[in-house]
Amino acid sequence: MPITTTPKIWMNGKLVDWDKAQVHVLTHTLHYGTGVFEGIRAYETDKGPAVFRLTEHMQRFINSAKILAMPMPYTLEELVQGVKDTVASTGLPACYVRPIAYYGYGEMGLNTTPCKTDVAIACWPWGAYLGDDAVEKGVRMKISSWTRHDHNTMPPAAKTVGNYVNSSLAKVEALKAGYDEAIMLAPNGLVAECTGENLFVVRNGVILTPPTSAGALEGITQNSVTRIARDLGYEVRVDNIARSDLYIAEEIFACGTAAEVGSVSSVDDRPVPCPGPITRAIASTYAKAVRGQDPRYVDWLEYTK
Ligand code: PPE
Repeated sequence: MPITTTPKIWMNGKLVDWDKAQVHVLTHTLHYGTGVFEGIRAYETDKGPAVFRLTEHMQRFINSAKILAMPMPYTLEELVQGVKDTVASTGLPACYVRPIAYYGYGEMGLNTTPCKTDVAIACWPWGAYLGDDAVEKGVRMKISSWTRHDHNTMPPAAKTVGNYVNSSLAKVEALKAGYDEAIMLAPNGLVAECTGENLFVVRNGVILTPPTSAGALEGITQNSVTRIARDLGYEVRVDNIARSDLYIAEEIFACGTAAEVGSVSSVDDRPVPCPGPITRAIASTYAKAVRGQDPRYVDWLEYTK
């Protein structure tokens, strides 16, 4: 999806002009995937732009770096303020936010211990990742021929740059085969998640979502949706899901920061009822929650000023 430029990008503590936010071709992370990133959204609210669950996102950013043994030169508070300053500098009512920590120019080779961590935060307007009508029309899913990496290969719980080679292989394969998105299975065959979203599956009236141990990212939207679903009176369980559960599910939906909540209309050409009532109810509550229109969830919003 093409990027729309905004005035400034935060680089190592300073807001620099968009066009000047550049790195050298010998940037370490460009060669070895040794970086971590986040995806966050700021939404338009009555009180100005609000960043959704910003502190949780930046805590996961710090945790991803820790898993990679990457030194993080900024505190949680500094990173949170950096995102607020960057969002405010765009003047936009709503945007997508991409913090990234990377090893820059100066060292080559796989030993990262001499490398210095650079941090950047960019924002731009980004539409619904799975399409504007992802709830009503639904997304056609394909089980990927690519396996989600195992915990001792590339830890899926860390949002590392290199991990996304796996997601990208699966996404492109699904699109070229005529589907909208891929579902990744763990090495043991259990359902992990999608290429850039967590997955929820309704079976026998209970909403199930795979655990982190099955190779899913600890999704912040997954966490928000779990709370919303329980508040709506549904039973939600973190549990293992087999491929066959997908084919006979009553409803399936995917969720993530970029994608928000999207219905699944089929898996490997087996139709899934779509949009289901549970998906619709959760998607509509989530859409209100992120915009500060549901008093139960206002604590999730962090204002830029
Ligand atoms: N799993 C993966 C693999 C993933 O990349 C994301 C977010 C999620 C689950 C959902 O996590 P959360 O956003 O905390 O609910 N994917 C981000 C990047 C998307 C991209 O293609 O770039 C996002 O949604 O911002």
